[in-house]
Amino acid sequence: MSAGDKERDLLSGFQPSFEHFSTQALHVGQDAEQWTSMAVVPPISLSTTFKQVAPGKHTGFEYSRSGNPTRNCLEKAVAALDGAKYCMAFASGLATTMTIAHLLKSGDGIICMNDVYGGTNRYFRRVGSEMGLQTCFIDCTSLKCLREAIKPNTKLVWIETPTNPMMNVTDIKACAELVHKHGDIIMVVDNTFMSPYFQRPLALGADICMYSATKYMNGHSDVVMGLASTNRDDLYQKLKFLQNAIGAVPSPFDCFLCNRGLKTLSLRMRQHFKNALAVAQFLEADPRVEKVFFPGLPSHPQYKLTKQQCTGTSGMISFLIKGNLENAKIFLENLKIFCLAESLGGYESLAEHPAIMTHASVPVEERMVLGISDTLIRLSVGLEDVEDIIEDLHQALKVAHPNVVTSPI
Ligand code: P1T
Repeated sequence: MSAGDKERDLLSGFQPSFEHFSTQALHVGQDAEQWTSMAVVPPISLSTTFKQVAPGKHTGFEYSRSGNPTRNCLEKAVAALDGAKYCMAFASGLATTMTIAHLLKSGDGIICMNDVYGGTNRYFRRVGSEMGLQTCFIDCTSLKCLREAIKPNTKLVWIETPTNPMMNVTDIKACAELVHKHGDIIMVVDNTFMSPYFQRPLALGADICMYSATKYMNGHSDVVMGLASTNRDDLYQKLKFLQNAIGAVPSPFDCFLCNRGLKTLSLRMRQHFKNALAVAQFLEADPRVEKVFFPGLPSHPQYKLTKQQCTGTSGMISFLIKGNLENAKIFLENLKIFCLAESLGGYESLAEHPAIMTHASVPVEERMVLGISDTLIRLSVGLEDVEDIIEDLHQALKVAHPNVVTSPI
């Protein structure tokens, strides 16, 4: 099989894309009739306050923290993409996590996937604990572990799939079924790595789907924002109250940018996936690489599950470079197209060292258990020409391992 055939074969093994995705991303919540000017592109509504015709009589907007017209357009579009009744936007991914945590009270228990973004781990361990929330971190890819971790005080299960940075995939449907057998436990899925283009957690049984919209949803590395979608009326009422009462809301300009980013989400995600698949295949065949973690490759332990619950995977790849910390550093410092930086999901390729950068706040013993070692490198494969991306990786690997002979790419 030629390289092209192999790639096509791997791409086609996934569920078909969700119907009407691009049309919804372009049109839901965007109708010109909502503006007196009939603007086709939603304006940036900067006014912090809105005129009332009589005390308490208004057009749906009173004060920009409780509701803003530009934010409203974004929230409606994301709700449609998530197959949700409701969506709310927040000032960051972590502001979303914090607001969701306020659904709980002191003494309540949280089960959190052990391999999550370092800031999520830090939030539950160091901030949630101060509020009296008791979080245990377990491997949610094992239903047995999850079943055993559920206690009478468990009120929230937090899953991130695929995980940041080890790319572990959790069976959302099976977890939701198990969790919901145990009373009113809220199951949240952090869908940041996949976006609704590749994965719809609510349709698989999750109660809340959340995002760091800073990543793929906005897609241009120029907005920090979070989003949470739900189909549950009770959760919407509570979160809507908290969105206003806590006030961690995004600016209208950021909402404008993210709403604009959504217009190309399907195109970007498809290309991120294609490029990442080619990069993952290149890395897997390279003698300077120890191991590749990419759920779109048949070698990934949850490849079959990924094909069942996702319509593709994103541009996120982690891998172990052969050698030690020094080899990892030399590799990262010699990349030319990839930028050495935290974050992910923008149009540009980024590379980082989780142990030193994004996951430095995770205690070292936990990092070791999870596999976040000195030689682990995380890539956010961007939208550059894939030949250039691969050539860049090849040349940086060559500097890190000058004596290893490789075949031409
Ligand atoms: O950065 P912020 O918008 O607050 O989102 C936090 C967050 C939540 N969930 C996931 C899966 C994330 O990856 C992040 C942020 N992650 C990075 C900054 C990073 O480089 O991994």
